[in-house]
Amino acid sequence: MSITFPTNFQWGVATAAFQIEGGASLAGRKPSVWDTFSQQWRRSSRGHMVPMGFAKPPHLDACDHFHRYQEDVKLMAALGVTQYRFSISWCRIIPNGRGSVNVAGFEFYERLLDCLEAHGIEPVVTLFHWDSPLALENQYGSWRSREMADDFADYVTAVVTRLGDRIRHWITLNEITCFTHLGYNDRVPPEHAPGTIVPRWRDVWQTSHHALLAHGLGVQAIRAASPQPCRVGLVDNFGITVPLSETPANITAAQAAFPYHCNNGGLIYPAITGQYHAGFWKTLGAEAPQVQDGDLTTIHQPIDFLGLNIYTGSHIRAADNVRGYEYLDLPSGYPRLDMPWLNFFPDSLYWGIRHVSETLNRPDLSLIITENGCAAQDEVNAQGEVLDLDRILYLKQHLQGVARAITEDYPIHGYYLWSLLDNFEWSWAYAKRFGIVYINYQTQQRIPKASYYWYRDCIQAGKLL
Ligand code: PNW
Repeated sequence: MSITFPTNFQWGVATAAFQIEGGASLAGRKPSVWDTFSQQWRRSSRGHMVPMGFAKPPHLDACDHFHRYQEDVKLMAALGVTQYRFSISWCRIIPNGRGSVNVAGFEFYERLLDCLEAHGIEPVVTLFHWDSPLALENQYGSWRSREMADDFADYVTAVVTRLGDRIRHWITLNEITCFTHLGYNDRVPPEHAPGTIVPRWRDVWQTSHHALLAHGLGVQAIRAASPQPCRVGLVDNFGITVPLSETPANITAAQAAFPYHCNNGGLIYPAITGQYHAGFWKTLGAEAPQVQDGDLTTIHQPIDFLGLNIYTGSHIRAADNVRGYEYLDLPSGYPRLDMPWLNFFPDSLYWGIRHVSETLNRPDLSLIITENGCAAQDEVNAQGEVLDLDRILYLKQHLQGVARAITEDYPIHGYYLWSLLDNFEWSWAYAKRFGIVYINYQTQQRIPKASYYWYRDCIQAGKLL
């Protein structure tokens, strides 16, 4: 199916502060939990977490975007994107997490915003993409405490007050599970920063409940501080239940399973409907977090759009059991990209969009694919090119799902590719490449890959080529 995308469709790219900026100790920034975590742990080549042991901390340089942002904005302008989703680092703005504001931190983002404006690219700003100020982790355990939600709201007020005249699209939090359930749990060694061991799963669910509170208070803070009309959203990675085949029975099964994925019933449902999904809550039992009076009202703020980060999914089919459905294991030879969790599921974008509209029963809610992309084993060839044909295959197939959702009139208004640049891929450090621009980490040279040119041509044509 080759459709022409609507002329006002938002074509974008996405990044996050800690993954690209570098300049970790410049202009008054203080450490985030990831600065220290990534000095303690990293993945081995076999994918296990092992103690770090780098002499120099190269993770702190990332793509040196702090100094090279102009070159990066030029790359975006030549790509033709209309939107750039990036995140602001809390510990650049309020280095101790709470208290005094760091003007030099704001000045970096003002330079970036000037440059984007000069190139006609609209900023879409994520206020939190996992880099909690270390000071707050040390002081009260960051997301383990309700105080974190209040401190987040104060930080949001500071950002929106200073930058709100130039930003019309705000995102509160990126992927709550990743900085709560993967950062606080009972696993040794840990997956994500801060890597704090908590004794019970109930304590883990408490951290994500606090994050939901931060989202609600953050939405209120944006609306109160913004000097102009703006659009506010939440971004999450959903668990996408894809019907094995699109028979009515399998579609019903996929819809029935959708709220029981923890990211959906336990995170998106409260934010969008004002209730933890009742059936899912029951499955939590004694692991359920403590919810105070008024919390769900705070969490359930009207939002203007929902951002979907979708990379993969799971197959579901109808089954003759109590639940009426079953998840299917993937055979070992199933197509995968270069991440252990990155199974090839191009229909996941279409089903993600449809499930939110139908299963969450929010046909009115404007949707954006805020991340979709592919890790590949890119190499620069003798001609100096990076021919990432696997990434082009992935992107094209996934965008077909967006095209299908548009033809079926679902309210999907944009697609932001993850990511513009190869970057610091969390516990994988620099071992995984998601960019459409290759980074040589020795020289910081940027080399647009074949997928960059493919995406540029699609944006220009307004269709998949
Ligand atoms: C996202 N999964 O995380 C993050 O928002 C980015 O910062 C990150 O670089 C990117 O995806 C690639 O990993 C995800 O298990 C983490 O399906 C986990 C999953 C998906 C996305």
